[in-house]
Amino acid sequence: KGHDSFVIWFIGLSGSGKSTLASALEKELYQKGIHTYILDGDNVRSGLNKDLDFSETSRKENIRRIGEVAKLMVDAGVLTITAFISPFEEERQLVKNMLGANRYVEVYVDCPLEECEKRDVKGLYQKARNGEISNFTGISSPFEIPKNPDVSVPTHQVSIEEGVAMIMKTIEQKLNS
Ligand code: GGZ
Repeated sequence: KGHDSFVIWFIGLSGSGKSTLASALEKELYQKGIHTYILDGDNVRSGLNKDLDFSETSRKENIRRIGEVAKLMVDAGVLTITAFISPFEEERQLVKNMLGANRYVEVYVDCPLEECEKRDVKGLYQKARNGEISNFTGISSPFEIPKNPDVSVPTHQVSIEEGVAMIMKTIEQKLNS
């Protein structure tokens, strides 16, 4: 008995913990014998989407294409995890409609901008503040808070393990159906 495949779509600011959570979730699912694939900036923006920058138009096209790729992967039976900022509600809805609501699980990695900026793992917020990077999400480019995510993980308040557990609980039924 296997589950029908679906997408776990992470949303959140740079530095909110999307990739960390996605990797930890992947590991947990692997231990349960479930094969997954993570789409992220490293494997998509460097290849398929290397023609796209961080303008609003490009971000929208970025998310649209990732949605199409995720759809192909889900059709092929792969439980797909995506980790992109996905700042716009309209494109998130577009992807949800593209996949069908039952094949789209929305995870909001909810970390306050102040905390992401404090972490500043890659020094990008500082560069954005200095004007060395333009159109930076949260600083000089908008981020629309998800209206109705399937689960929100407050990464400034819960551990990675707790966050993974919250997501596992959310997808439990889908994995067993
Ligand atoms: C936001 C940027 C920018 C700008 C480069 N704004 O923390 P990171 O480094 O590793 O993740 C961020 C990533 C965001 O790309 P996405 O494809 O996820 O964005 S979107 O969904 O909006 O299309 C950050 C880096 O790229 N980065 N410039 N101006 N993040």
